Amino acid sequence: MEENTVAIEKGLELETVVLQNIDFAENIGAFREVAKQFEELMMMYNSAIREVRTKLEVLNDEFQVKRSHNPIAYIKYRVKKPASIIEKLQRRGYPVTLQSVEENLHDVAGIRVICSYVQDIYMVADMLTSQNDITVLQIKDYIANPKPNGYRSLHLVVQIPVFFSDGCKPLKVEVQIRTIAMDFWASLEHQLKYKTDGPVSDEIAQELKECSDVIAGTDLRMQNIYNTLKKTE
Ligand code: 0O2
Repeated sequence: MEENTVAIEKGLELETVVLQNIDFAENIGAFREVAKQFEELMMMYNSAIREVRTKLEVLNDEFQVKRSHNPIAYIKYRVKKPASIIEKLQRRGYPVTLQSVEENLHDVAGIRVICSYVQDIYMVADMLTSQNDITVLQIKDYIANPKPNGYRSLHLVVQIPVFFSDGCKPLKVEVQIRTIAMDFWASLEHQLKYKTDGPVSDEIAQELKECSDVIAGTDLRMQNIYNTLKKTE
């Protein structure tokens, strides 16, 4: 029982699936080994997040000193929970193994960068992706092309080399960059989706979309105010 608790704390939902129908007591050795490997992989993703965060914080500090402007208001980050990792692998029909996590998922390590203004989003993205140890694997611009429901954000998947005691490992990190206003909408829309069992009614969906459009308009106006004041400085 105690082993089981330890196993679950270490994210062993993954192994429960991998080893399903196999007696736990008889396979405690294998169970422990996979738990250790899973913990190691999550440590690596956490390290990759730290590397990218540091890059972003350095850029923000430099801007504050040189231009008296912080393009980044704040940064949130997370490593995907074991249950979400399994759910996503199963939903997409991939094997539930550690190798499959690395090969098939690009959002195990996730960073959300919240900017004050829309122009800051593209500036931060450019400054990050032009660094020569960063490889850009994917860009999805949901600002230029918002999702039909009104979701707006710039999504990047980047790969960064992280140095460990036994060598260097390239790791993927998903970076979502959005304004405070876009984040406000996305956070509430996410919460509202979880509050309903099925899909929301057309009426509510339309209401949410309209809120998103109003917010996008406000973002634009705030950007214009900022640019006007900047010119007169
Ligand atoms: P969580 O808990 O935020 O991680 P991919 O996940 O990239 O393989 P997909 O669906 O093409 O597949 O990804 P996409 O469109 O780049 O979006 C992935 C993430 O963006 C989501 O992660 C959300 O964080 C965010 N997102 C995308 N669409 C919406 C939306 O309509 N509303 C809100 N609130 N957020 C959205 P996860 O895995 O869903 O969740």
